Amino acid sequence: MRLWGRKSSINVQKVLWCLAELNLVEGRDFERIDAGLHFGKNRTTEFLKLNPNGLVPTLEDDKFVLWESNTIMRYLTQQYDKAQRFSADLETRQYSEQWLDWQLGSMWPTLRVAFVGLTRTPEDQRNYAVIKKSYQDTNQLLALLDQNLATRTYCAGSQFQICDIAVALCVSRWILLNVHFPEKTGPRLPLKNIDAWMNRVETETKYSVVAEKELNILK
Ligand SMILES: N[C@@H](CCC(=O)N[C@@H](CS)C(=O)NCC(=O)O)C(=O)O
Repeated sequence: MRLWGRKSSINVQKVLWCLAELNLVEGRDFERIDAGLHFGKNRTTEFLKLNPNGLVPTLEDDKFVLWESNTIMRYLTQQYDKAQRFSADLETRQYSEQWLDWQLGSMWPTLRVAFVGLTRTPEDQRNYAVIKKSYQDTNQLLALLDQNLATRTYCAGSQFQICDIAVALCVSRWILLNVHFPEKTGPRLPLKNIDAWMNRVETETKYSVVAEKELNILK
């Protein structure tokens, strides 16, 4: 397998974390090519044939080519889950689908405005009102996730699923943005169920392969 994408991308990190949960190792089971941002390569003719969006991650598995990070995780867990790390009953699997869609359709589009504004936009071009609104709207969305986690160990139930990967990577950015730019984000809502779940994710999964304590956006 060949994975195209820089390690600092949230969507590439989803795939790297998922591969780690499946005990697939870079250099042995797959190769990774740095692409995107200052690495470039994602607008070449060769790459656009693989992914016409010109985005990372993009996965090649022999002749099979796939893009969209959540879909790549779904594929990997269907194809390579020898230890049945992610096997679960129908309800759990469908709840996982629900939170994956929520991450992609609701949560990340809301937080992405603050993330891109504060980490990828030159200071003199930042719209701080829009950034604060994005962050505060994310607080409200995460209050809803916090409620869900009041009665569940993981997002979809008692088992860790790929939705936890997608959502935890957004939550880690929500925390980091407030640590680095507290005046620009405004307050971060204290959500104790999310804190406990993040702590569980950090200690009980392979989160460390992509854990970011700093906003190193140019890695
Ligand atoms: N919905 C897509 C979004 C992919 C995406 O937006 N990738 C970003 C990185 S997170 C990208 O390739 N940006 C261009 C670049 O890095 O040069 C997915 O989940 O895979």
